[in-house]
Amino acid sequence: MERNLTFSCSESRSFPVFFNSSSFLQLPGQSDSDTLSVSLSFRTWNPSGLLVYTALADGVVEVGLADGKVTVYINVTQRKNTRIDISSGSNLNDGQWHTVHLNALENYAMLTIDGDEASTVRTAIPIQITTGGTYYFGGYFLRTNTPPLQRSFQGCMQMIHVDDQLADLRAAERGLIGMFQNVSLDMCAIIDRCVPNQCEHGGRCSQTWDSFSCICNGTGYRGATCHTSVYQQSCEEVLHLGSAPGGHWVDPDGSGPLQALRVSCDLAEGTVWTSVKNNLSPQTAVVLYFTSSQRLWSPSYNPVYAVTSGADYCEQHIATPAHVPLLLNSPRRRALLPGVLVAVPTRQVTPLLGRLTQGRGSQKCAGRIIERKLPQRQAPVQL
Ligand SMILES: [Ca+2]
Repeated sequence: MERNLTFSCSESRSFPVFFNSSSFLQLPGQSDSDTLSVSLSFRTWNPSGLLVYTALADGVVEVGLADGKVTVYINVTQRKNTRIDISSGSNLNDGQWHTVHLNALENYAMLTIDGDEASTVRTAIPIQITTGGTYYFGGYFLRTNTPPLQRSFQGCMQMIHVDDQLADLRAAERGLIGMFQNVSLDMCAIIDRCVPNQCEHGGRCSQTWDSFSCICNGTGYRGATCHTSVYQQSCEEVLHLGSAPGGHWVDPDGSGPLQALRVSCDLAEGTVWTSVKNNLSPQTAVVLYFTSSQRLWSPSYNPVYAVTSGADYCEQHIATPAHVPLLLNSPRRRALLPGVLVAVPTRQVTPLLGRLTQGRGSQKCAGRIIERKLPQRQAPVQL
C-alpha cells in the first residue's frame, strides 16, 4: 500500500521572546475598559519572577511566579484600598511551557493555568476595574510609579494575548507598536543545567537560571553533587570514632557507586566483626547454593563483596528450622564446600546453623555469601 505524505511549514504562531534579568516588553491594549484579559505561555527555571504588570486607571495588576505558582495581585485604589491575591498551579518553573490566562471583569477575576479548568481560581472584585492600556512583560522596566514587588522574569514567553488578541510581535520587532529592551525576539535560549545530571548517587537536580543544585536527601551522600558518603567505610572506622557496637550503616567503597548497607558492628576479643544478613523471606528455599548466591549477590558489584574482600577473615552461616536437618555431609556439598563445619549453634534466629564457608583472603567467601532459612515442614534438603 502506498501512501502520500505531504509536509508543509506554516509560519509559526509561536514567536518566542527571550527575557534575561534586564529585559522587558511593553505592548498596548485597550484603555478605559472594564474588562482585562491577558494570557501567555512561559517557560523558566526560576521559581519567581514578574510576568505581567499593568497599571489600571486607579490601581495595578501584577501576574507573576512565586515559589513555582502563578500569583495575581490586583490593587484597586478607588475610594478604599482593595487588594486581591489569588494563585494557582505548582512547580511551574520546570522548564516546560505553561500557559496562564487572567480575566478580570466587572465583579470577578479568574486565573487559569494550562487551560485546565481544575486550576481555575475565581474571586470577587468588589470594585469595577478600568484598564490603563499599557502592558509590561518580563518585569524589568523603569517608567512606572509603582515598582513591581517581584524580581524580573528570566525565561521565554510566547503566545502573548492582550484583550484576547494575539500580540503582533513582528510589528513590535519593527518598532510599529510597543517597545522592548534587552529581549531576544523569535528565539528561546533557555539552558537545561540538569541534563546531563551532575548529581551523583541518585541526587535530584534542581536549577535556576544560572546554576544548578543537588538535593541529596535520602541518598546517603552529601556535598554539592552528592559525592561524599555520610557513612563510615567500615566497622573499624565506626567503632574507632567512638560509636557503640551494634547496628550501623557502612558504605564500603565510600564515594564509589556501591550503596551503603546495614551491618552489625561487634567487638570480640579485640577483633572487629562486621556481620551482614540478607533480607530474604524466611520461606526461601535453598535450591542450589552456588548459583543462588551468584544470583543474590553478584561478586563483581556488591557492597557485601566490598566488605568481605577487605576483611582478614570471613565466614558465612545458614540457619534452618530445628526440625529440618541440614545435610551438610552430602557428597555434593562436600564437593562444593570442603571443610565445612556442621551445625554450629549460634545466637541466630533459629537453633540450627551451619557455617557454609570460612577462609582468609575471603575471595571465596565473598562470592558465596548466603544466609537462608528453609521453609517450614520441608523435607530434608540435599545441599
Ligand atoms: Ca558508596
